[in-house]
Amino acid sequence: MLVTNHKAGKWAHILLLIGAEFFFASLGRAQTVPLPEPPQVRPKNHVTSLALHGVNENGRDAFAFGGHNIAPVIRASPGDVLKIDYINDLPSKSLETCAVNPCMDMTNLHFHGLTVSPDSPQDDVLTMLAQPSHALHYSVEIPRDHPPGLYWYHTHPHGESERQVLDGMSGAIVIEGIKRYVPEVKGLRERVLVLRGRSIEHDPNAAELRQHVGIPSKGCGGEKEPPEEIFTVNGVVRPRIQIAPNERQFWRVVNASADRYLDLQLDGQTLEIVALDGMPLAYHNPKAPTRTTNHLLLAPAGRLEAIVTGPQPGTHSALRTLCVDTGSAGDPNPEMVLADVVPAKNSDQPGLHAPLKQADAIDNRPPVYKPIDVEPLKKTAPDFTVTFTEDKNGFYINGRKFAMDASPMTTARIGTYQHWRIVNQTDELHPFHIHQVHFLAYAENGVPLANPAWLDTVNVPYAGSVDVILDFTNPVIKGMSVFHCHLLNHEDKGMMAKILFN
Ligand SMILES: [Cu+2]
Repeated sequence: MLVTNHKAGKWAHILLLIGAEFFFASLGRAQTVPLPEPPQVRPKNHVTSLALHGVNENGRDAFAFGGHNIAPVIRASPGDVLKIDYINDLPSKSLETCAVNPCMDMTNLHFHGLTVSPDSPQDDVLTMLAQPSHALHYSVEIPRDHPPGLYWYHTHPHGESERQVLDGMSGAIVIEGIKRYVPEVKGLRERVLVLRGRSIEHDPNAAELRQHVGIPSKGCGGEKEPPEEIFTVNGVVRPRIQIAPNERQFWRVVNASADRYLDLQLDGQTLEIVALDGMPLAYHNPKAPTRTTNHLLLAPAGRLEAIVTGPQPGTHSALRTLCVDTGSAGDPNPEMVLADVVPAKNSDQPGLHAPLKQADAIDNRPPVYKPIDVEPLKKTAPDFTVTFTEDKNGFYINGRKFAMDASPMTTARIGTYQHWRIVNQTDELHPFHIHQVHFLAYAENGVPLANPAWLDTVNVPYAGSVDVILDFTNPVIKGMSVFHCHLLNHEDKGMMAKILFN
């Protein structure tokens, strides 16, 4: 663990600022605080080790690290090992409400997007579960050929994952070495932005908070209820991010919400996409390492890594999410301001610089690429079809509700690619996710996508479908795994199934 007392002191200060933010927000004043930067845990001798606690503070489940209620950014290079002691300090009797009640306060970790083993003590959400006052000891081996990029960790106990992730049990993971693929990133200030949903359903200041983040009073989708969640950025409601006019920064954004979509936009500026869901665009397409867009839909669990440019002086700019129409059965997903983007000559805080010698060594290795001829696979009939349905009793994949003792719904032979079709027969969006594996999403509702993308989580339109090609080629994934809807309330209520990689 590399957190000094100095850093811990800095965090105490920032936590005070966060408290102040809520105080001012509740008074309706436009007072903002600088974007906090979570502590970083880096590898030593190719091992990133830390102790992480699951706690409940002020009625919310949270991660605690280094004596503070905060989730660190976990950094490692390909070939390194993550050694995490995860201690369940949640109360033995929960006072919270879960998707499936009562909350048992069981917990565990999922390393979202990492191509690692699904077996214990690695990315195993089926047999690794800690009850209160018990601990789990993870030792996750990052393959030497792992793509560099932004990944994340969150808890994944079936039946109560929505509660825990909505409360904030999530954090970012950075696999080093992206500069090998996108040299333009070199020398740019890096910012890691963990965007979490926060429930305001029972918040006495809900109306002020809605106003503070600029949620329009008129609803935007087909849904009927008022918005029950707002987004926070690194734990803060609407912080300010400093960037000089025309300065280029490298932003690494994770949608860590349990159940809300983002449609990210930086006012008046474009986003130069470098990686999606941890996968550099260059990895599969060396000739097109970046792509420019005005806004980007980021499903729950999705990540965007992009180069952004500071707005002109005198313009008020914001990082915002646009309205997402989640369908007549979906939850309100309104437009709102995520952060104010303000010009500055000198940033509020030192950046996330000082790369380690080890990261530099990784950056100097020649990049490996994986161009794949997917055309023949697209022409085959689907190897497997996933159908999402729901009724008043729950949520289903191919007519079945998940059970911990269920047998695998399907198998995939290691070394192969498969064409899957994901069909959504409901009146709301669902994001499809599979553990350990990336896939190329290339068609929506049977129509080829303008920008096919390698992802680990993809939105599936209501009353529609998505066609994907899954990459089961890495032998490290051997074992029992899962795929599911990443609206975690749906996952908790049954929209998950097992898959055996053999
Ligand atoms: Cu769903």
